[in-house]
Amino acid sequence: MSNNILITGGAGFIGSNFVHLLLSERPNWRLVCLDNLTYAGNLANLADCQGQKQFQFVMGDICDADLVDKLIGDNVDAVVNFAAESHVDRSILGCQEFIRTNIEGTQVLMDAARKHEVEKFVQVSTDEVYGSLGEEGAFTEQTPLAPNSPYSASKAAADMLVRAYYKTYGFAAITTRCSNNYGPYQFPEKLIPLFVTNLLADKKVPVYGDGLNVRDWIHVEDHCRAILAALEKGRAGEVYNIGSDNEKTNLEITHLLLKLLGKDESMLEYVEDRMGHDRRYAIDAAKAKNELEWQPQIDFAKGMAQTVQWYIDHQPWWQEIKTGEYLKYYKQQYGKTL
Ligand code: NAD
Ligand code: TDX
Repeated sequence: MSNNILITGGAGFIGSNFVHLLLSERPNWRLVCLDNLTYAGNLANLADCQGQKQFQFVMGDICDADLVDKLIGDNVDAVVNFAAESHVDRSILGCQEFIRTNIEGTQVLMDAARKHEVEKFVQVSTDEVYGSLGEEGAFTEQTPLAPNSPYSASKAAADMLVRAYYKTYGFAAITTRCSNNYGPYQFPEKLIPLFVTNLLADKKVPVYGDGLNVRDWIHVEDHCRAILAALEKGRAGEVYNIGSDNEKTNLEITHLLLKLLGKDESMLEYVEDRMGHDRRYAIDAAKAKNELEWQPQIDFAKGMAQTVQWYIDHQPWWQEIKTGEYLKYYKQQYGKTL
């Protein structure tokens, strides 16, 4: 199986966890990480990978066709595309970058991958492309796409393009659609790291609306193992849903975090709801479990306790993000500011 892998968006949350997983479990693979270090990309996430001979970091944009062509032309066997604008709230404020990176970037990567006949292309997508569920049921791979935010619309558009490249050219692409991830290195704008870091700084946590929106949580390591399984065992043209059967309301998550951090209810603050806020997500991951021989392994209660402990143990990591100081890693590497 492939052993020269281009990983895009590897300086972000899930991409950096994937790089760590491959370095430990596929030590003979050569990894090239392409990331243009947006606000969400942080070289500190890859600090322990730099200097390892099988790992190379390239600062650059997935929309840069010449660069992408050069990198993929240099012996790459497979591409795993994590690079994206990923935050729903930011997409509501303005979605130009979402359209550019999430759609155009995917097209640029696929054109180069097709030209150089890479063996496999894994598009890391999201359950949000399916829209919102009522009280019952779960998303399957047959659920029609019905995205509700500019973010999820951009991801759904990319998924459609991936499908079209498979149907038109026989391009060997696989799409994974995972539910909400939690774990180390998540940018503290997303629910769990925002709430943990606020509580550690004695700040209130802003719960949108009535707090009864449901998300289906999975540990990032379980997601990364599923992507690896899709890369190694997935069938071209297929979509695989990934999830861990952990539906929780945002209030349940908030109460768990208050408990784990020894804080009381007075730290919870209800704020105005997110526009177009999807009510409920739930994933049916039976296909991935059957075909990819993958199973989530991390128990939710244990995973959450370990994650909270990780943020407690890595205060400089998130404090440098909150102050903007994390940009210094870029300066150290490139001798200039972003
Ligand atoms: P993230 O925002 O933490 O990281 C995104 C990374 O992509 C950053 O390092 C950023 O610098 C890089 N990037 C952005 N634009 C780029 C460009 N034009 N060229 C090169 N690099 C670029 O995101 P994440 O949470 O790690 O999500 C990774 C992928 O997984 C995304 O595609 C997202 O849609 C998907 N996903 C995320 C979740 C979740 O819960 N976080 C769940 C399902 C799917
Ligand atoms: O301050 C907050 N208060 C709050 O109540 C924030 C940031 C979020 N929320 C709510 C909104 C959602 O119902 O918590 C839930 C989770 O919100 P996010 O962490 O922003 O995640 P979500 O919008 O569900 O999207 C995430 O999962 C799917 C990722 O950001 C996406 O990239 C991924 O595709």
